[in-house]
Amino acid sequence: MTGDGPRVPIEIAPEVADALRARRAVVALETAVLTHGLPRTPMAAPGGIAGWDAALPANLALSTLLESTVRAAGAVPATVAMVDGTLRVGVAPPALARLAHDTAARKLSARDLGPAAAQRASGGTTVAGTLVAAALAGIRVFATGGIGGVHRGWTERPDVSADLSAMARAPVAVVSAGAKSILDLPATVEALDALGIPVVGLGTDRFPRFVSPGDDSLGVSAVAADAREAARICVAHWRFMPSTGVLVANPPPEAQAIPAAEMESVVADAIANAARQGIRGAAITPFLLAAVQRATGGRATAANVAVLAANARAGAEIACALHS
Ligand code: PSU
Ligand code: MN
Repeated sequence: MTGDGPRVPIEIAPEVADALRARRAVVALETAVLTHGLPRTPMAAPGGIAGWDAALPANLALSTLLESTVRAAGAVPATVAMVDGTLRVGVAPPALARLAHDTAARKLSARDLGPAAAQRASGGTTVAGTLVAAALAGIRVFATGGIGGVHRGWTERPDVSADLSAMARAPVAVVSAGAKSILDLPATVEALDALGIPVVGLGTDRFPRFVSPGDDSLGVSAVAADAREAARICVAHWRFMPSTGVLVANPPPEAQAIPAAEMESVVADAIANAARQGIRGAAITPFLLAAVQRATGGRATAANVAVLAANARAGAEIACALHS
């Protein structure tokens, strides 16, 4: 059973492998947002964002947009997903399209990779799942929308996303608009501190709240003026803590950002609904995000897409700076 064979069922796409060998900039991208985030039906460009293919299922249009955003900024995208039991770092377009349509696709956190591989299953990787792949492949930068963290009500039920522990174990810069607004953000910021993960504000000293800007109530542990400085901070961090990640906190683009007070009331309703319906565990994040999307009439979707694209661009800039 433990035979020789390949030790880890991971497959790095030729373009990504070439770039890593040549020490060119690579940015990892997640796919939980593809399998468990945006709808599988086509939609008009959210917020009128450029480069959106309105003929594709919205979830596939998003992954395609993020890959081209990374390329346009001079880096190679490495979209991560599990396809029929193989963890792919760089997913070919036909496989990505199949995953986008697959209603049985699993949501794969770090601990779900082994079972999915053994069972030859397919799924989208969360931040935690994507970090496992990035670390195995030697990718130093990963762009996402907002990381998972400490859920509200954690004193009753300690639901803490494995995104946090995965960041504590992977030497990867995670570019994110802070953490998801559905979370207990002060508790999430404290957990990042406890785990030894620096929070580097990109042009800000406030911790962004995903689709909402930060305010004076929550800060970062370091401020970087631009991508070059963020890259220098990462390199210095990895000299002291070579196996720990960095959270690069990039505020949401102003034009699409949703005021925090408005998000608060929408999130409170969504959490009350989730509690009534007994939603918990891995299902809670997709449930809350979908409820917020509906309640804001698509404005949260436009903001989410804008955040993802901005982070893909910033991630590519940081990856380029790491290699210059
Ligand atoms: N974006 C979505 N839906 C999701 C996620 C992102 O639209 O479900 C994923 C992210 O990949 C993040 C994860 O890492 O949710 C956090 O979920 P949990 O709290 O179960 O760890
Ligand atoms: Mn959880």
